[in-house]
Amino acid sequence: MTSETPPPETTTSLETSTPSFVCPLSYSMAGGMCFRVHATDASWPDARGICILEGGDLIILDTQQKIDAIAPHISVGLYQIGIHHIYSNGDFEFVDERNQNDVTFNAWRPLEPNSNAGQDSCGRLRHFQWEDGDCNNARKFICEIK
Ligand SMILES: [Ca+2]
Repeated sequence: MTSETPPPETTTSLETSTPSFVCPLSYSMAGGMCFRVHATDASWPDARGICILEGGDLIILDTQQKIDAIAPHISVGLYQIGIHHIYSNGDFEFVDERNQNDVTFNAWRPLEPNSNAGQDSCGRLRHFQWEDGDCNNARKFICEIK
């Protein structure tokens, strides 16, 4: 007897099910993300600290779908987001420590990241695209809670 009966197929309905979670207070949902746009300016490290205190982190916008989902909720101005190269002077990484080069998608603006003679190590969104900027510059910022 060599034939085996395959185990019964299990089906999941994850893709079609409605998310069963709600976002924490002060957070809104878009594209499956719980996000909060802070309209008060803060440096990149301070902004990240605030997001962490709220139980999240700076938002990771690593797909065009996420950028498209957040775009209606922000302006074309500057927002601190969760990408940086504070700890390594070469590659950028997301705040979940994934190397940006390991992600096929990127949204760098033309001529970015330009490092600006080493001044630019912190990521931000400008006109719905990424750029690197001075970490000390205070900007609005977007937090995400997962
Ligand atoms: Ca730059």
